[in-house]
Amino acid sequence: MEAIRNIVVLTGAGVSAESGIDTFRSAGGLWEQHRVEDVATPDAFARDPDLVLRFYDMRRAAIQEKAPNPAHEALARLDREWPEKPGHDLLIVTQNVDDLHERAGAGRVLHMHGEHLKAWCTACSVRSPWRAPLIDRPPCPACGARALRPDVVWFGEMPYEMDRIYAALRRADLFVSIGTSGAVYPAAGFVRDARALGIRTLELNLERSQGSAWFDETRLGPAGKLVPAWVEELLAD
Ligand code: BV8
Repeated sequence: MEAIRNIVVLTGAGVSAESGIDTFRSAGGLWEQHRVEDVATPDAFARDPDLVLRFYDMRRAAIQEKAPNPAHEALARLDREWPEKPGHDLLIVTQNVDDLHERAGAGRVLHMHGEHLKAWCTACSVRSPWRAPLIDRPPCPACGARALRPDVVWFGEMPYEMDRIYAALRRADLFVSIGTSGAVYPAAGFVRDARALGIRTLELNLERSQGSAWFDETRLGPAGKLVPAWVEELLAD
């Protein structure tokens, strides 16, 4: 098996589940409590901004009381140790909008669906770090307009930094998907892009996902156990 040098990791809500952050499609998940069309589309925001702002205010507050779990910590260890090897690189592409990868210490993190802890001004387009509620329409730190929205990619909106993601995939020797149902595109298509590029693919998930058939290997179990074991195995090689 040829040497692994460049790794792209994709994470989804399952990597934050053991930190107590709701997933979307598991039992009791966010999409059972709210209809996507009501809270996670531009139309929903235009139609009922208060409902959408309250939905994100609640989640933004919730993540600030949560802590990274062993899966985040193992990926942060990989982020520290793997690129130290000559010619090795790592990119953690996350679909998650929480900051638990960063709080665990990971640096190479790309939030393709945006971040809870940022507000995006629809007047001046500046994105500002943000931890407070938006329901009271606070002024934009850059321009003062009361026009802030969550800096989160809604359905029908273009995910962030797609070019950077595809460039990383083209250089990769290994693509690892952790804690995602493979339900949402374009993220759900990365495994197929990887296969087309001849890249080895590994899935770590609690249960089989919609993409499992596309992976060379699927390991089933909680991320808090599977990820530290996989990182240990990789770094021991
Ligand atoms: C776009 C931010 C194009 C908001 C999110 C028909 C066919 C194909 C595609 C489409 C279609 N109709 C529409 C589309 C496009 C659409 C899409 O894919 N829809 C799907 C539903 C069919 N996609 C989009 O709209 C995307 N944009 O395509 O733009 C475009 C082109 C040109 C110009 C403009 C635009 C944008 C998608 C982003 C939407 N925003 N989130 C927010 O967070 O509120 S998506 C949301 O779901 C999350 O961000 C996450 O990214 C995504 C997937 O969820 P998962 O992370 O996988 O979570 P889930 O709960 O589903 O699964 C958790 C998994 O973890 C499970 O498998 C579970 O078993 C596992 N698990 C649980 N516990 C553990 C665990 N694993 C390990 N350990 C555990 N302990």
